[in-house]
Amino acid sequence: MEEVTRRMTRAVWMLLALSFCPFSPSSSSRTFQIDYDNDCFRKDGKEFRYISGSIHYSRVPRYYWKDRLMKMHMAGLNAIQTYVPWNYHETIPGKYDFTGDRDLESFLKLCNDIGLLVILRAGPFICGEWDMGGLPAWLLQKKSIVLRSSDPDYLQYVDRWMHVFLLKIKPFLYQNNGPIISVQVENEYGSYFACDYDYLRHLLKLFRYYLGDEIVLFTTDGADQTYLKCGSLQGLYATVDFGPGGNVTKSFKAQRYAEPHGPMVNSEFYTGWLDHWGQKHSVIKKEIVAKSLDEILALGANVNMYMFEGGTNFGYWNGANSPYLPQPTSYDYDAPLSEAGDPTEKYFSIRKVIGKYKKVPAGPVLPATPKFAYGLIQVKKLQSVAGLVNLLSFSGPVKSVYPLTFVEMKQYFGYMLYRTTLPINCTKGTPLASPQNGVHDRAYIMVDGVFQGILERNKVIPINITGQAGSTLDILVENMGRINYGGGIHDSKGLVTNLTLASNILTGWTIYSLNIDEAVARGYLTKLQKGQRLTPPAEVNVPSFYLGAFKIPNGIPDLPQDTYLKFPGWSKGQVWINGFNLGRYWPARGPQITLYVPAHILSTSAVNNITVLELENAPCVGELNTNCAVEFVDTPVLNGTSAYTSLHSRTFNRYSWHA
Ligand code: NDJ
Repeated sequence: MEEVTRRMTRAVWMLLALSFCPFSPSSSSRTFQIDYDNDCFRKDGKEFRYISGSIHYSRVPRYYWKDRLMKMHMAGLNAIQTYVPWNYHETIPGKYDFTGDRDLESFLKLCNDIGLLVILRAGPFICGEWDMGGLPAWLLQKKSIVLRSSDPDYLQYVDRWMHVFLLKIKPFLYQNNGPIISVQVENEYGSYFACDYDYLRHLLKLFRYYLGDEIVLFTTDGADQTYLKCGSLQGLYATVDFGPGGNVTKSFKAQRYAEPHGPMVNSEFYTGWLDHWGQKHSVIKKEIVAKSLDEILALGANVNMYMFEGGTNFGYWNGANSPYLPQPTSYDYDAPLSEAGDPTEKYFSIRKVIGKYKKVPAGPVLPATPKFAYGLIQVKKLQSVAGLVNLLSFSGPVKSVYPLTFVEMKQYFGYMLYRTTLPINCTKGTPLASPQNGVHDRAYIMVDGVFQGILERNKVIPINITGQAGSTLDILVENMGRINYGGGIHDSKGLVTNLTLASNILTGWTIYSLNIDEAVARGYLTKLQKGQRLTPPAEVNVPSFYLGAFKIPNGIPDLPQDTYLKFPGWSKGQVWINGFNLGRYWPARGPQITLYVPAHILSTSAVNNITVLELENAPCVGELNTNCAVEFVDTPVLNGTSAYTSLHSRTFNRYSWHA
């Protein structure tokens, strides 16, 4: 009897386990196919059209995935599109990270639970205003590598990555009961110089090998024959991308050059556009977006709105365009859902247009997430980067006659310190230069701890420095993000060519790889501050750390809430809260003024630590540390320049933890 019960229990458990496993292979009544006779997709045999929106899971904290996806569902979308950035998952060669915010499987499962299909853009290259277009920077260890081509040096790493990644997503394909209806191979390959069909053929074979014959594989290119020529390949369904305001019929005609039959697909219909530091914030009027969307849908075409929710380039993940122009931390994109995931007027216009063509889910749309202005938080200078170099450089320095690049030092992001001595007396200002434009991307220069100036990529303007022969020359070099589009993606960082002082080539470098993120996350800087074992802080205006702390107020319901961080009087730098790297700030250049701070990184039970790395000019004045504050506000500013009012008239947050 006992045995029978045991067996029955086991059978019930097995049944339950099976029913809870949504992505077990099925004999499949579930199909997703291209119908070339009727120019449409067919899902489970029935004519199907997707109305999709882009959201990059790597740009939205996992904590908010559900909120954003629900809002996308409520807009009437039946699918989402996301990129998979290779460099986000294989940060170290051969080591893969699919945990936390990188948990792609959980993201896919969530989409499935909400009832959203997934169009997966698998790369290996993605573009997307993401560092190096998603390719890992360590690929550049082989100097001669030809990225995005059939160069075996490149393909061996593509193959290794695809083996791990494609096997991971296979259970999530539509025919395996998952949400993925189609998978994109490469991205806008027709815009790249290589035009290497063997490369595309190799990828096609690889994807088919791991994913099988049923899944729809596709490419995306600009809506013009010239792009489709090198971007499309027999066996990969060619789709196009184009923005609002143009001639929709003409754009789809371009797709017909590569695909005489099959569904019309715009894989990137631009709801907004990207930003660059130093340029105006991009805005596209909702009326223009709504009108073109209406035209696309009226034609019976499939569409993906890029972006539907832009999100944030946290940490160092932003890319750059060429001639070198890095993108800011915010990837708001003027999309229908704001950077913080709030429905905008554009969202409601789009929902209305979609409503003309299909039933959109009834009921109120989820509201904007509440924001809280925690106020001014005083910070205090800890020490200069150069003064903390031994704490920040875990592996110790490397000596080299000529400067080494980031990749040669096996550091891929952030900041590195180059140190040497002046070979000559520079009593009068002596020109320090990078004659071959090798400062990638911005160098902050000090002699014996005294700030001398900045050298910047593409501005081959020397700076005059003063000091004695034998004085210490410190150069902190910032990697501001790798080029993600076009021929320049092979983008080395650091001092990539020699520097000259007058007519002398500088040699004899001591180079420090800096683990700032680890040091901040492990609390090294806060501990140092508490221990007070510091040499006096160096001069104010050299790259330095500033620390602050604050408590979330008691007695106000529903805190912590999202907020935005503003830098009144600060110039340019990087900021962490509780060890989470929020990204770069650069109000002196704009257009982004505030950084988005998601609530989940804040603590109500403990003091919250802020670490600011200011690279140029802090506003802090004198012994009293006047004006030395950052400010949490409840409204984003993405379209400003450095327009600050004086802090004197403002009161400090009473929860500020005076450091
Ligand atoms: O596929 C590309 C996508 O990933 C197409 N785009 C997008 C712009 O958001 C994004 O990068 C282009 N980017 S064409 C290049 C812009 C050059 C200024």
